[in-house]
Amino acid sequence: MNVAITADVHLPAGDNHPERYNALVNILDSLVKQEINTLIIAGDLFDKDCSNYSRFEEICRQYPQIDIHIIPGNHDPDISRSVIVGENIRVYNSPALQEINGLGFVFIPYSATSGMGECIGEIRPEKRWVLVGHGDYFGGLKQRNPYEKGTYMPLYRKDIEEFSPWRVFLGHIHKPMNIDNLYYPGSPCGIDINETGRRRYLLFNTATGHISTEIVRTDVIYLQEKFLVIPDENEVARLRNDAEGRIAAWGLNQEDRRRARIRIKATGYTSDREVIMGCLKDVFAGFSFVKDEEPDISSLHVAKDNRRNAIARRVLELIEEMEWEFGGNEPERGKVIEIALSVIYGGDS
Ligand SMILES: [Mn+2]
Repeated sequence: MNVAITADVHLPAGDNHPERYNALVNILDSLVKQEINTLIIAGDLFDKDCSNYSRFEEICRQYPQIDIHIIPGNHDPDISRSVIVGENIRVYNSPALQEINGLGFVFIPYSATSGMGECIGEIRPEKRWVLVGHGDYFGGLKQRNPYEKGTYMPLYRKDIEEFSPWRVFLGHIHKPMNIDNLYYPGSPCGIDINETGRRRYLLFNTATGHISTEIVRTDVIYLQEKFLVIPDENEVARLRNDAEGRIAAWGLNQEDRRRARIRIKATGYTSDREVIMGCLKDVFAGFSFVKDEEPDISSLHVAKDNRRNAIARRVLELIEEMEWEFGGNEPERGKVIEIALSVIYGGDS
């Protein structure tokens, strides 16, 4: 039997961001169609400033067949059964073991003063169990929540080794991620332009342990692309080709295209900034830019010195041949190229 999992909806108090409410409704509608009766929300259901829960309660009343299990996150640590009221709503304010479909779920509400391991230790489930929490996982994971520096209710690899949950579902990191048996469903609706691509929620089969991904139909799909322009006679053709490739890689249908909000940036060096701007405007003409902005060429420099261009071309060939592990412990190839060009052209060439 499947249960659904989401997190980090960040519902606001006011009328701004209706798309976040709509994403939640879209998930609930999709659960009704699939006859799934459990939705788990792993923290940050509400934004920091939200203290009006009636709109959420109203939504829940329309789906009486779906049990909604909620833990507080760092943005909504004070939510509780006494502030959010509904027959089908359950809020966990202290670590609790709850059976769903005969499987033990350990719900750990966010705490600013303890790690997840300490809270699991209070419960020490004996049978097979699943962890639901909100915070940072430290187990070779580089990704942090970019908005929130510092550590939030850490879960360590050693906690997982000590308590061996069958599966782990965490909120807090908005980017969807899977690491072994640990899953961040990610925010079901991009909070801003930095949360790009189609969004998802998870389905978890409590009998088999199988986890699958369901797409959330969001009102907006944010997309962001950065292009490095390298000066030579083919720069425009290459940029156009690159840009068309990125659009193809988005894999959007006609309807998705209407919902897309994009941000486009060009960096590097060119002989003609106006032509580059024209090319980007042309290739992305069918899309809406976020906040009605234009392609950003503020970091695109002019390079008219043919000797430097020749040096740059040779350096790029050498970088191409380098046997480096780009990414990983070394910078990405694009970053290496960007720095090499800035050395050749100087800061204000
Ligand atoms: Mn959070």
